[in-house]
Amino acid sequence: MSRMVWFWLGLFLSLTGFGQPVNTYSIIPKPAGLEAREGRFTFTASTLVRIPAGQPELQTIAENFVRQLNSASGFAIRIQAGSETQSAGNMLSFVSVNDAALGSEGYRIDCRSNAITVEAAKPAGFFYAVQSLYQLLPPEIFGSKPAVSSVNWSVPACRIEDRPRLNYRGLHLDVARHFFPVSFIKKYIDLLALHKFNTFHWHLTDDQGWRIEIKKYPKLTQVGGWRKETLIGHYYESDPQQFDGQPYGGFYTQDEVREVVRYAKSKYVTIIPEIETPGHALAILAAYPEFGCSAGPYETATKWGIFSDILCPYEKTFTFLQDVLTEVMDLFPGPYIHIGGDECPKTAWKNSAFCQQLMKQLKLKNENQLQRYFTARIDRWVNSKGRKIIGWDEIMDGESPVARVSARAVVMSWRGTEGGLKAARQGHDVIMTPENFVYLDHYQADRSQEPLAFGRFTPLEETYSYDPVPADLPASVQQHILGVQASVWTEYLATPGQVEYMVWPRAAAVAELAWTPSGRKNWPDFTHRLPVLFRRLDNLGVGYSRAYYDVLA
Ligand code: TNX
Repeated sequence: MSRMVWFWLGLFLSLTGFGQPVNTYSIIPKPAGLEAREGRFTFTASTLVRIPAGQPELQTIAENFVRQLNSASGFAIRIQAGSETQSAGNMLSFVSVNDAALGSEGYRIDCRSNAITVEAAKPAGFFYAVQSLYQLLPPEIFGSKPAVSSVNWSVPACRIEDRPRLNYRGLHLDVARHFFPVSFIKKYIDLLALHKFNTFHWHLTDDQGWRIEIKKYPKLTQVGGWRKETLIGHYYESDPQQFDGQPYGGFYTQDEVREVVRYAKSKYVTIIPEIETPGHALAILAAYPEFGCSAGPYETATKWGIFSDILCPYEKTFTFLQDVLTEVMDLFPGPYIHIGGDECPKTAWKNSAFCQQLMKQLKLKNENQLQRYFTARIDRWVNSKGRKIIGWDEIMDGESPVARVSARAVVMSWRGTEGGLKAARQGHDVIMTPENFVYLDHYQADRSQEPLAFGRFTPLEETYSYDPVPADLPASVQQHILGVQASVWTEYLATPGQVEYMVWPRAAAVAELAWTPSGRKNWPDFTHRLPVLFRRLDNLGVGYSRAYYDVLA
C-alpha cells in the first residue's frame, strides 16, 4: 500500500478513536454534570502543570497531586507557577475563577486530548477536582510501588461541572468501644476526602473508654482510658457472658490530636469531636466518681449496652465539663462541638435527692426536662465561646419553658428521621444519620456468612436508596438539613481491617447521596462504577467487603 493510503487509514482510525481504550468515568460520588468526550489526555514525563502565581494553598494541592502521579508513574513532572508560560504542548492548568455558581467546593474540569483545564473559585474546589482526576486516572495511581510502563497514565476526555448537593457530608468513627491508632485515623481521613466527604465525627468518649488526653483531669485517660476486660460476642442480658480477661485501652495525646486536626485540614476535612454527656459516661465516673449521683465505685464498662449510671447535674459537674470542653475547643478549631445526649436512662436522677430537689427548684416536671436543662447549660456556655453544640436527637426530648436549648443547637437525627425533621420545623439545623440506612455497623450480607455485627441488616442498595432531603419536604424544612452522615460504631469492630470491611463500599454510597443531585442518583449506574472503586481500594490497601461482587453485572 502506498504511504498515502497508510496516512489516510491512520488518520481515519485515530479520528474514530479506534484502538483507544473505551472511556469510562468511574467517579464516586457521581459529578453533578459530566459530558463524555472521545479521546484521552495522556500524562507524560514532559507534561506541564501550570498554576496561578501567589496562591500557596493551590500550590500545595497541585504539588500533592503531582507527587502522587510521579510516585506512581516514575515521571518527574514539575509545576510552574505564573501565567507567563505559554506552551502548545501537553498541559494541565489550574485557573482560579471568580464564579459564584461554583460555590466554595465546586469545580470544572475541561479535559481534551492535549490539555486539561481545572477551574474553581476556592481551594476546596481545586482539591475536589484533583480527587476526580485521581478517579479518572487508572486505579494504579494509588499503587504503592512505582508503576510500570504497562499503565497508560491517561484520563478520558470530558467536561465536568460539579458541586455538592449538601454542605455537610460526614463519616463518623467510634474509637471508644475499640481504639484505633493515629495512622489508621489518617488513612480513614484519606478515604473520606477521596470521596468528597468534608467532616469527620470523632466519637472520643463512651462508657467503655475515654480516648483524649485532658491535662486538667489526667485520670480520664489513666483510669477511664482502660477497661479490665472486654465482652466477647453479643450482649443479651439473658446470655451467659464471656469475657476475654485482657485489659484493653488507649488514648490520643493532645499532640496527636493536633496532628490529626492539621492532617484533616490539609484534606479539607473538619473534625467534630464528641464528648458524651450526660449518659454513656461510665469512663468519666470510673476516673472521677464525684460527678455521679451515687458514691460509686464505678468501673469503665466491659460490656456493651446502655448503663444507668450517668453524670449528675451538680455545679461541679458543669465546671468539670467546661474545663474539659475548654481544652477540647483549643484542640479543635471547627464550629461544632458534639456533646452526645443519646441513650440516657433516668433512674439515677430519679433516685437522687439532689436531682429531685433541683427539679423542684427549677420547676422541671420530669427527668427528660432535667436533661434539657443539662443540655441547655452546656449549649449556652459553648455559644458564649463562639461555637455551637451538636447533640443526638434525644436532646430535643423533654421540652420545657424553663430549659431552653437555643435554636443554634444542631440535632443529629439517628432514631430515624422524624426527630430531625421535627427539630428542623422548629428552626434547628439538623444532620441526618438514620440508623436504618446509614449505620455501617449493621450486617451488609447474609449474617450466616458474615462476622458478628450489630443486629440489623442494611445492604448497600438500601443505604444507596436513602434520600436525606426528600423533595416533598417544605423548603422551610429543607433549608435546615445541613447534610448526611454515615456512623460507624465499633462494639464488634476490634481492628482497622474490620472497620474497613464494614465501611467500604457502603460509605461510597453515602458519599453519593450527600454529593450527587438526587435526579442523577441511579443504582445500576452506581454498581457499574463499583469494579473500579474496588481496584482503587485494592491499591490503597483497604480491606472492603466482598459482598457486592455478585451485584456487579
Ligand atoms: C446506639 S447511635 C448508640 C451507640 C451504639 C449504637 C449501635 C447512638 C447515638 N447511640 O451507643 O453504639 O446504637 O448501633
